[in-house]
Amino acid sequence: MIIIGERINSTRKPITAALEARDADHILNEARRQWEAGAAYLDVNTAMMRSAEAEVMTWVIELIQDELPEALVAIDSANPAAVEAGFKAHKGRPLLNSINGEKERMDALMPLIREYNPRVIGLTIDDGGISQDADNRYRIGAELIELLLENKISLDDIFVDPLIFPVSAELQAGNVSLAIIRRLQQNYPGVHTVCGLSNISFGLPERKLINQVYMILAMGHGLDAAIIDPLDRRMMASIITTTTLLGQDRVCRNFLKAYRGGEFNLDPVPATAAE
Ligand code: THG
Repeated sequence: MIIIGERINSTRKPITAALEARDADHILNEARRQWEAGAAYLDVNTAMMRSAEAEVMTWVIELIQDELPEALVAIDSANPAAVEAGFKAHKGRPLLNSINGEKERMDALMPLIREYNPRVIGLTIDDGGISQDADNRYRIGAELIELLLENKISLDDIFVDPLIFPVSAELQAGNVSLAIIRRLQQNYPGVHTVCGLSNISFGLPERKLINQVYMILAMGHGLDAAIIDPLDRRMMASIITTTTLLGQDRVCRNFLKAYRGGEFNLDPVPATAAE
């Protein structure tokens, strides 16, 4: 499982404050803990910085890679100037989070993708908006894959995000995304699928439980990357265990290593735990 650490996100209040103050210690602490917990990429979302987005993106990427030279960043921005600034600052290959099927966004980002050769997340949304229909979202994902392949991006560098909606609002939301993941894996073996899971549990109690169980289901359908909080030890334990049960952990090596490392020594959940 390719873990993308979600914590450096300007929609979180402590992060907004740290980014505004250019608080290097705070950002580095978030980066280091996620990296040590096993994140392959650190997502950096600077949306709330508005006109300073490009400058802040550059600052964060240089800060992280000076301290953690092996770490890679998922550049999470809808702003082409911030994306380009991120590509310029980044050493090694970043993950662009994200493109989608909207023509205007594609026209702005494809030249940058060709120039900087990042790995790319494609969201299953286009100029028709967000669809609740599995066939529609699958089709958008398939078209994005075809377009990226035509532009010499290899399948192993493409991550399709089926998008996740609250099951509390739409009964079939969970099933729709699972179906998209399975169909993408069947028709484009080797492509990656990725999602940020937390929308699934919106509007319900016990959100962490719901997110964890949905993660297991999604992995069962072929999900192989996720934007999550790697400091959530229960989520990480369940990902390790699921990977082993799906036959992706030769001689159960990683499971046993995690066991010996104490990664399954989880605090008991209080009976009345809220949220
Ligand atoms: N797909 C893609 N990119 C994405 C998303 C996606 N980027 C943003 C988002 N969704 C994933 N990242 C986050 C980051 C923070 C939170 C949720 C998703 C978040 N944090 C809360 C907080 O800090 O207050 C709650 C944290 C908690 O309860 O643990 O909500 O879907 N491609």
